[in-house]
Amino acid sequence: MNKIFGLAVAAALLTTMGACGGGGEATPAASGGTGGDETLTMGFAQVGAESGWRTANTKSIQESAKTAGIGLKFSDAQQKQENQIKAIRSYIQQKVDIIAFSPVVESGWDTVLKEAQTAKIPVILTDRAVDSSDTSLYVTFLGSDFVAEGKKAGDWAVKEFASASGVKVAQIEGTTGSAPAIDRAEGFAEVVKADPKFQIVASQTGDFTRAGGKQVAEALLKSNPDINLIYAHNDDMGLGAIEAIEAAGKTPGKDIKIITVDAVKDGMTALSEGKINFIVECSPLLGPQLMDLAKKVKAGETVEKRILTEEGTFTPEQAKAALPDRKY
Ligand code: GZL
Repeated sequence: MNKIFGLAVAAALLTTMGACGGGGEATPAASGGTGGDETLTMGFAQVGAESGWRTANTKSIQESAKTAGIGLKFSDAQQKQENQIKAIRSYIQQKVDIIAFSPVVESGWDTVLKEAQTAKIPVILTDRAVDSSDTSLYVTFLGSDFVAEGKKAGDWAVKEFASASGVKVAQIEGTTGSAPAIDRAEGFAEVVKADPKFQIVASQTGDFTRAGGKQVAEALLKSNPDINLIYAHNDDMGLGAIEAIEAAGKTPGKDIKIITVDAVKDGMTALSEGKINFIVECSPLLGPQLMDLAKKVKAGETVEKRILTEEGTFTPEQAKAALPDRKY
């Protein structure tokens, strides 16, 4: 009797495995979904948790997956490309339905993206782009136009310093090799280099972190005590620069003007207090659009190759008005 029962149990287990497609593929429920009724499973390889923007972006993705009934496997690469590649490979092995990720840097993705293509798993790029010439390696890019963000920062600087004779600018760059750092610098330079009064006297990476921004600003202030403007590629580095400026006995927003990008709550608070002078918005709330896209791609629908998010800019007055309703 035991033998027959044992065989029946083994058969049931194999069937279950067979139903999950074998290869240890977890059911959506096992991937942290809402309970096995998900229509598809997404593997998401996140950059890390380096900034307020990233925290808000992660929250948007995780909450949107739950709302959309999509099973989500999520990994945090601690800003290391090799960790993102490992995560993507594990999603391929688990045979997820779709892979989405925000490439920490632009280059070095072709090999792993070709592996996903061979495994017939579609890939969506969110937030940051890759520089691969083979655009068949991903279905679409959803995120911001970082060059436009840089230009908005440059346009504000040209207006703000219209009556100045010379403007010394220090740039605190994002992660070296990342699309936002490359493109925000390009857009800003395109505008200010057209006006000879602007001189970018220093440009260094703060890796998108508050500590990095503070460290770079401390060094910049020692080597260039007479800078007029700091352009930081995100709020967190701008907030670090504020700490360094105050420690140097100067008034941020007055002695040294500051432009940042993102418009997260801490940045908007400093803006409303006049410590930052202008913020270019970069929305992290990509989750809902990403989940809609995943369902469309899974259903075989055609989607745009590049989907840009709507974003604005903020002055101190606008920040005061917007802060009460800010979602991040
Ligand atoms: C931009 C995003 C950047 C943010 C930073 O889309 O990749 O990374 O501007 C974040 O705050 O660290």
